[in-house]
Amino acid sequence: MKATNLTVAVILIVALFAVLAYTGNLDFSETPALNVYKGRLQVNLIQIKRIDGSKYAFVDSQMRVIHGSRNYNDKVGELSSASITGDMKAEDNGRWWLIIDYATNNTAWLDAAQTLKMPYVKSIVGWDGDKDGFDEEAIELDFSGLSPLTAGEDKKVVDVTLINSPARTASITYTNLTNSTGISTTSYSYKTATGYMGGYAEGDMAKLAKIQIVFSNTGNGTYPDSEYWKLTHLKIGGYTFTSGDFGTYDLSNTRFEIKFGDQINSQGGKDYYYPKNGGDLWATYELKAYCKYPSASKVIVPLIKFYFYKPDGSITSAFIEYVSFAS
Ligand SMILES: [Ca+2]
Repeated sequence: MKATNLTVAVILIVALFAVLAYTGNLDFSETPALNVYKGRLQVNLIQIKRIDGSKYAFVDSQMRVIHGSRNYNDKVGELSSASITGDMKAEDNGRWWLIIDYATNNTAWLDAAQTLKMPYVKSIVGWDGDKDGFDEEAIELDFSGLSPLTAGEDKKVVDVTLINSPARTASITYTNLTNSTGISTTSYSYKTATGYMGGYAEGDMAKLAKIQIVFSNTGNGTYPDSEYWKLTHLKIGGYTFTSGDFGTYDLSNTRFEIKFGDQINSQGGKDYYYPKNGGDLWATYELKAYCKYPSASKVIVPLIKFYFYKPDGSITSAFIEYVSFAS
């Protein structure tokens, strides 16, 4: 090829790539990389309980392994037993996805944060693979770094470990430790009420779905709308939710509300894991407000309502704590 033709060819190729990149058709991240594993592969699935490492599996839940195409029907197979064997194709780019569809009678949560620390687990996302309107757990498994099959070796065998915990969805209790008194009628000050969450067994996990702080007419009316009681924050366990997180006071329902996730898929829930020897005070709460009351002998009693996800995506009824702020 002459130099001039070569120059023209280079310009055309660069232009083509520029157009493809601009239209979004060229996804460099999905281009199979060199030297990623391909070939026969057996995956052993191990499900253990976080608290003690004993076997603890999802009840009746569907577990499907699909290829890197992320097409729900492009499956390696169903994990009806503890292992699955298939062919890692070049276009898989070293990745398979484990899709878990929880049965309604399942009693375990996947502990995503802990499972992400396990070998081969690359990411975990909610994904509605079967298009039924509810997300499955989609676990990206990265086998790209496996060494090539050697002569006489017919497959690679790997262990994938999921860390699970019993789902706590009932008998959650709250105990009040301190309330607030002495709220001034002349100047604002910060006031708190505290307590703790209980009713758990060691190793239980719960997923918070929403919190409401509801004001009734108990005492002397709904002060938040009249600017005498201003929410500062609610701390619970390791989480802090500020007034900004709660957003605008809902006047018609006389409450503040914060939601975690979309209320039909549990992936957006806030995890609470009760550790070994956690004690009563492992998940204390603190409700803090900036207060000034219009006259003496006033008290308002916020109800803190906690709602939790169940493994099937439904939400528990409220677990309620009453606290008081008095002048
Ligand atoms: Ca689904």
